[in-house]
Amino acid sequence: MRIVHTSDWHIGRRFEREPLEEDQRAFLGWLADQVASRGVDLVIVAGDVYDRSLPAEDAVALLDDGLDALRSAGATVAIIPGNHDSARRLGFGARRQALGGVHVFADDQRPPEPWLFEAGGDAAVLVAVPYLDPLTAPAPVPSPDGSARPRTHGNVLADFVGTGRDALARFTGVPSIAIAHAYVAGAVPSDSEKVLAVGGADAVDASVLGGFDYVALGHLHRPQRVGGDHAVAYSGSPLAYSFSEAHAKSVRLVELADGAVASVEEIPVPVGRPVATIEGTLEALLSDPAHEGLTGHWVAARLTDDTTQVQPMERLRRRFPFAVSVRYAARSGAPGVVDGVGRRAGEGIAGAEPRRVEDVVLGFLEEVGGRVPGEWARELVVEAVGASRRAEGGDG
Ligand SMILES: [Mn+2]
Repeated sequence: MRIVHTSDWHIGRRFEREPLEEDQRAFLGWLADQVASRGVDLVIVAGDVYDRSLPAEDAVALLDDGLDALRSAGATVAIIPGNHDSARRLGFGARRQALGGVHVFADDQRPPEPWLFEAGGDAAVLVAVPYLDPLTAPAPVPSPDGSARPRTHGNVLADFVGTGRDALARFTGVPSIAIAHAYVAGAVPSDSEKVLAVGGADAVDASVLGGFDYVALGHLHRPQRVGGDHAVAYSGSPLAYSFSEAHAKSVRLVELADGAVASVEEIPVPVGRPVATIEGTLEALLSDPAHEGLTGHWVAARLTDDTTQVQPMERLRRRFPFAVSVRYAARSGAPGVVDGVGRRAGEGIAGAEPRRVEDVVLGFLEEVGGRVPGEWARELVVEAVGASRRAEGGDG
C-alpha cells in the first residue's frame, strides 16, 4: 500500500502580497500526477488545508478541483483540519464526502474511532485527530490520583490519541497510522507557523504520539523527522510561505508491506518559487554575479547603504522580477544618518543631486510598503505636492 503524506497547503495564502493561486494549482496538479504514476492508494493531508477559517471563494474552488483530481487519479483522501482551518466548516458534509472517497476527520469534541482503510487486498488503520484548541476541546481527564490536568495542547491531544490507540487492539497485524496537527517538542519551526497556545504550552512531547507504525504530522513547514526511533514526521508545506523557509519542499511517500512500514521516501515538489534573502548595497545586489540564479526566487533585499536609495524596489525588480521585500539593514546609528524621513524634503545628501519632493515621498511609500507605488499613487503624490507648492505660493 502506498500513502502520500502532505500538509499545510494553506490554500488561499499569499506570499507577502503576491497571489499564490497558480503555484497552489500547479502543486495539486503535480500531486494528482504522482498519485497516478506511482499508484498511490491514500493521500493524507495533516491540517492547515486552507489558510483561513473562512476561506475565499477562489480558495474553496481550488481545493474542490484539487480533491477531484486526486480522486480521479485513483487515491482516497484523508484530511484533518489544522489550527488555520475551521473544523466545523471543513467538516461540512463530511459523512457525504466520505461516500465519495474524501474522509474529513473534523470532530474535535469526541475522541477518534480508528478508521480501517483497505486497498488492493492490503490494509492500514488510521487514528486521525483534528487540531484541538485547548480551550474548546473536552477538558483533559483527571489524573489517576483525581487531580485535574491543565488544559494544554499536549494534554487534550494525549487524551484523543490515547483513546484511538487503545482501540487499535482489535486490529492486530494491521499497520497503524496517526494523523495530527501539533508542534512536537524538539522539532524545528519557521516564521510561518502561528503560535498554538499562549505561554509556550503548545509544545507536545513526542511520547504522546508513540505506539504507531507511522505518525503523519502537520503544522511545521520544514520537512523533518522527530522522536527518535519512531516514524514520526512532518511532511512540511508544499510551497514556501515565508522567507524563513529556505529549504527544499517535498511530500512523503510511505510504503506499507507485510504489516509494517517498508520505506519512506521524500519526493521533491518541483513547482513553486524558492525564497532568498540577499544583503548588500543596492549597487552590489544589482551587479553581483553570485545572485544570477535568483531571478525566479521570491527575493527579500536587505540594503546596507548608508543613504536612502531612489526607488530601490523598482530597480531590484528589473533584475529580480519576484522581489517582494526591501528594507534597510540595521544602520550603524551614526547621528544624522539620513533616511528620507528625518531629512527635510528636497534637501540633498552631500555630494548627491538634490532629490525632488515627489521622489522622496514615493521612496518613503516604497520603503514602508515594500513595493513600488502604483501609477494612481504616483499621480496622487504629484498632485498633492503640486497643490502644496501652490498653497505656499512657491514654485508650483
Ligand atoms: Mn498549523
